[in-house]
Amino acid sequence: MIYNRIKNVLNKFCFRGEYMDVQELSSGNVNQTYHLFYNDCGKSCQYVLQRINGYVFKEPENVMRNIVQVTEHLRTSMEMQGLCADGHVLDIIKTVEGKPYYVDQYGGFWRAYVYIENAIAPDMVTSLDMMREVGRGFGNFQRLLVDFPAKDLYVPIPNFHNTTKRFYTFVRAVDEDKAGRVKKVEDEIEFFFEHRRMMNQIVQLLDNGTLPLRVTHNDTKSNNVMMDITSGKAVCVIDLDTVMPGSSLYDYGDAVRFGASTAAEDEPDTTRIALDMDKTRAFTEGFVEETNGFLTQAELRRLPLGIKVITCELAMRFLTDYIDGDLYFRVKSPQHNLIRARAQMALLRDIEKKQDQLEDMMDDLLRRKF
Ligand code: GN1
Ligand code: MG
Repeated sequence: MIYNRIKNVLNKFCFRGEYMDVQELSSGNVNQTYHLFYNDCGKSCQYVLQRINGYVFKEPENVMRNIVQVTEHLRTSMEMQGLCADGHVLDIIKTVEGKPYYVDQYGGFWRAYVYIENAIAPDMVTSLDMMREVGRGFGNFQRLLVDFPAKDLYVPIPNFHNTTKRFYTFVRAVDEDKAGRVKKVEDEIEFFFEHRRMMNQIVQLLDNGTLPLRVTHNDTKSNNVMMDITSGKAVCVIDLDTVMPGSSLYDYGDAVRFGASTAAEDEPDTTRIALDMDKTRAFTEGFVEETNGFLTQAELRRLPLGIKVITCELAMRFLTDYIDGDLYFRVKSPQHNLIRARAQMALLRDIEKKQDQLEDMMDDLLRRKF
């Protein structure tokens, strides 16, 4: 029963009212997430409770330190623009001891937020307007953090999007073959050797200073933006675990990879997977509208490279985890990581076919906007 997993934690946080119910939110691949329902003198209060994955996040207290700083900065930036921040930035619920997290007797690490009501976190983007709005949401997020002092941030997962290093980790996993699965995935392994040089490009452009390092979200799936049900507007960017210095190409690329795919991230039928160019364009319009003025020409021109690199990186991360025996991502079956890897590889093949279309789209948009 879900309740048994959380019952000893509930009274550690300053939730208002009386506990009523819990539902598990299962779209995340890393942390365990619960939606809590409370009743405060007839008024419904909802919260999100999460158990942070200690395998993925080695120092969760520092992850929370980042999130406290980033949410304070977001709040201040909004208020300085005369905007109301309530409901537009994650609101951390403190523990009864006044801390932003609780560590249980087994070392399990817990945190809680106010649940954003009347909003959805879309696993699938169902319209072009929604995709444009997702673009605005993440673009606005980067804009609000443009003056955040990056050096103050703890790096929760070093080399998170360093595809060069991720390739070496992948090769090491193949060499170790911990779960005895390498013989089943020879073709997939070959695919990443063929893509090695392409994958390195953003790292090289950051290293040689062509692209600037910015404070980025680094996990820009559409289900990390809450969309208001009534207005359809992006109201709040969530999942701030991986906010750290990175490239705008990562945020742009990951969002398009996820939101503009014609199928789910783990679609087993790869013939159903393609990049939807209309959704790609809609996202780009929203994102560029919000980041217009501070993204450099070097970044804007190379946004499509972000889609390719991030799709390839994630495909390789899924395959690495399959080879390792599913240590990192939560899986629903022993094949899940392999299915995910193949789905992302299929998406990458389609992105590569659409390379010219992506460049034409960017040329066209930049001609109009600048
Ligand atoms: C993980 O758990 P979730 O959905 O927030 C992963 C992302 C991947 C994503 C793929 C810390 O994010 O990097 O892109 O799965 N987060 C981490 O769905 O590794
Ligand atoms: Mg995440």
